[in-house]
Amino acid sequence: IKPLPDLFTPRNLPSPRLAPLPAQPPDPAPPAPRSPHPTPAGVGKSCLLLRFSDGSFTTSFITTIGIDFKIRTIELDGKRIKLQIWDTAGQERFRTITTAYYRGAMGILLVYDVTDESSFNNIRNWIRNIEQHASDNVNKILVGNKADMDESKRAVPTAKGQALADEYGIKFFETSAKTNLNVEQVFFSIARDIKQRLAETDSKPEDKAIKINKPDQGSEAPAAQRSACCGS
Ligand SMILES: Nc1nc2c(ncn2[C@@H]2O[C@H](COP(=O)(O)OP(=O)(O)O)[C@@H](O)[C@H]2O)c(=O)[nH]1
Ligand SMILES: [Mg+2]
Repeated sequence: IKPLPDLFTPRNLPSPRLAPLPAQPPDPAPPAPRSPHPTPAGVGKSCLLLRFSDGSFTTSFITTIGIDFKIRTIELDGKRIKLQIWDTAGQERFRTITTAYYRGAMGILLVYDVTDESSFNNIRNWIRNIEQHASDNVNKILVGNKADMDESKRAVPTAKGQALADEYGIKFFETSAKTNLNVEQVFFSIARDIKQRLAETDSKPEDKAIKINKPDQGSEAPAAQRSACCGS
């Protein structure tokens, strides 16, 4: 068994990155036992990711900082796009998602469980977290998972999920990792949104101006100053 090569530290990973964000309770902080559920089941992030990345070439590592990721290459408008999708590997349960996890994320899936109201209520907390740590224009999609479950178990009506997504101006899907409902749609949708955003940024006049000025800086400009979006 060899140690993981340095290549696979998050800093050096190729773009684009998609980071599915969980809706596991970021609370409670120790003295505030608000939830009646002692240990709520996961909302299904890892199952969604496994479903999406299964059957194609997949790499998965749990890094020393607790981030798991998978890679799937998809084709969008005739272009091959490599999606690198990060999972939280359980960190979210302790509200200790490292800032490295947000840094450089191009898209975030906010996942709750339609049978678990507390996971839905936590979405607002996670959005606040994203606002604090992720880049401003990161693409987000709201995902209500476990839509296959019996209606008698459902705690969050579809309309409520849609209303929250509308409030934040983001897309909304109900999914099932179990039956494969809307799984491809969610990942393709966010990939398309990101691709479109990057294309728009690329064609903005201000950016062109910056590019025109670039040669003056010579080739000594360190690679780190280049856009993380457009490199490689
Ligand atoms: N019925 C149903 N169960 C699911 C679905 N997705 C995940 N689960 C179950 O929910 C539990 C937690 O899933 P997991 O992917 O580990 O959640 P995570 O903690 O968010 O990564 C597991 O027992 C899964 O089998 C789904 O779409 N439908
Ligand atoms: Mg998981």
